[in-house]
Amino acid sequence: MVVLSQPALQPFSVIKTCKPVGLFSEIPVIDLTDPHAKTLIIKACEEFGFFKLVNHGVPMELMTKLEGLANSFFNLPQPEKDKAGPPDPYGYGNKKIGPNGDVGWVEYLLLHTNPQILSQKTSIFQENPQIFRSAVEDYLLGVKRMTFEVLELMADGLEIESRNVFSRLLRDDESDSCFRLNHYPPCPELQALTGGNLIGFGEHTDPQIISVLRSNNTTGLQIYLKEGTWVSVPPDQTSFFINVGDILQVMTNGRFTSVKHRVLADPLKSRMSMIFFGGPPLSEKIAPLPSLMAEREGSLYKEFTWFEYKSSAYTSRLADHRLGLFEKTAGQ
Ligand code: GA4
Repeated sequence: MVVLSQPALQPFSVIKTCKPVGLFSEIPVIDLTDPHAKTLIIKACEEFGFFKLVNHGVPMELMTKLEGLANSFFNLPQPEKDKAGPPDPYGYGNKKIGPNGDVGWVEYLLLHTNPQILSQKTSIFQENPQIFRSAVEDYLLGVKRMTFEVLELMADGLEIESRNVFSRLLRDDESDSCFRLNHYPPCPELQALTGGNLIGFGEHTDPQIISVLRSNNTTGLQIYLKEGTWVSVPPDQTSFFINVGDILQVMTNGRFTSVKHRVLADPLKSRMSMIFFGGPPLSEKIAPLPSLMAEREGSLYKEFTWFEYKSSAYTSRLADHRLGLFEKTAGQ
């Protein structure tokens, strides 16, 4: 942990740093139009819980339009942005992540994807809420369509009879999905003082089923490999990066890995990312799919609802192993 003495830097003295790591060129790249996509997706989810998606069919204009509007929001004077906060957990947040003391070099807007909840929160765009709201909705329409396809390829690849076993949870009107715009401002002075890279968003796994990230061309995203090393993901503003979330790990009885990841801030360039987190309805009971449980293995997890898991996540710290509470111990 960095402890800085300069008074101006005091509020940031708890933000952690870490040593830079090299760019990793072996991230699996899946072409959504490839006839072998489903097999490659399964392999990537088992090995990394993470892959890059190309030829995804989402028009670039949807991304650039939203990125432009997000930039204008984050460029507003601080008191204006603060009118959209503090997050409850939805709304504008600055440096504080979640309710339990996590901090990072990041400001963000967290939105629910349900149109009614979304519209309550987008009234914060005093200048033109309608333009922002429709840019978010258009973007989400494209990203959701693509995510359903990816989830259906996963079910196919796992030879599950009903192709929609995962996608139906996101297609449901009650789906508890959310959308996050993260802005990591550059921080040259702080970076020079600390000698390392500032943590923008600390290490964690995503609680939901699947996360779909698009960022500008600034580096920062790192994933944790099974062998125990952090690697830096080369950015690509034309592609999406897909993360397996905790719920998908449970539904596949541990066959897929919920990937641990974090984001470092860049000293000179601002990083902007937009992430769709696909979650099930709150009342959905989560358990491994029967066909994915080896005969004598049984479920590795206790059954729980998404509401229970989400509530428990909000009592945790970012880096906690949240699934730990729901794992079965010997004899259970
Ligand atoms: C991580 C993934 C998503 O960004 C998020 C985050 C949420 C928040 O920022 O409100 C959490 C975090 C995330 C997991 C543990 C809890 C909840 C902050 C935090 C410390 C929106 C989510 O669903 O879980």
